[in-house]
Amino acid sequence: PEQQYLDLMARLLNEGDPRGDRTGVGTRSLFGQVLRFDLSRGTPVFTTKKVAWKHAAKEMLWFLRGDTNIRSLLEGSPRVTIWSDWPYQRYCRETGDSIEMREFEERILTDDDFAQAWGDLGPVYGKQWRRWLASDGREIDQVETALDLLKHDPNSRRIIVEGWNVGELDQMTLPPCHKTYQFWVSGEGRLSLMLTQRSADVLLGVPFNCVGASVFLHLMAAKAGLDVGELVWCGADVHLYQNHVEQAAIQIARTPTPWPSLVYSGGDLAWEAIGLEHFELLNYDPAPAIPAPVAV
Ligand code: THF
Repeated sequence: PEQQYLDLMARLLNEGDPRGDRTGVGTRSLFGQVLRFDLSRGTPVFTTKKVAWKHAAKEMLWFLRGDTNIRSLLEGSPRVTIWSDWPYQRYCRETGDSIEMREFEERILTDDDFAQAWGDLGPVYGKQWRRWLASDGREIDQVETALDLLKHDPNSRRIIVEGWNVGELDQMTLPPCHKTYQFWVSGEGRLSLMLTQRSADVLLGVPFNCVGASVFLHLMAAKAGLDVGELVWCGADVHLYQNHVEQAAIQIARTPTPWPSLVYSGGDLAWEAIGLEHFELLNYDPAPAIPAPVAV
């Protein structure tokens, strides 16, 4: 099943539409792509390069807690720095200060006022998922609403967690890439999830997003008393950055090994209480990591 991903990367290399993009790096892009993974047969943590799955899982738990400040990503182990570039750039731009990234992250960790002022990404995923502000002033908890539907109305076609809050996009450091999560329960009680991304960085982002979605699916299944089914990944603008071409060629030449298995042991713990200690990834035997620069 990982071959689908490698084939997608190969298609981008061979047929991708060369185009400019917001970051200035340039991409090769295809519009509208689908990958399907049966989570009952293993978890899509890609094996053709080592994926920092704990980083991706920690990021998903951060979304699910409703957190939007990078401080708690930097706290504890592992230190997750994948969101640091955006607040760091804003800080440098708005203050004219020219501190190193490391020092910026240290100040976020140690200085409460600094973290509050500069560590927040605005109303991004966590805020929209747990506290979407309705026009009548209500705060809507989309995750709990989805869970409630899974338990009490599993046939519903409205079990959706949406990040694309049109009225607040301009306050977000970055508008959501993985914007829609829709759940579906089969007659046999298997929980499936379709993730729709408006924009997908195939080399760096997609492996993370597949781990994150798998974590979300496992948690919702555990809390609703369902078995895990399929993860259907849909990308709109699916792209390979021009400075990822060599890395993609290396990865495509590798042969996948069997999927590992994600095991969640936290049961019905509150979202805030779930940590990495409640997850294990069994039989993960990846090829070496492939370092690549992230476009900001
Ligand atoms: N911007 C871009 N250009 N690509 C993205 O994938 C992306 N995201 C998030 C927001 N903006 C994006 C950030 N997610 C890595 C992984 C995920 C990211 C950002 C960066 C990354 O650098 N991964 C490395 C190192 C991992 C680590 O050490 O933590 C890797 O090799 O996987 C997609 O939602």
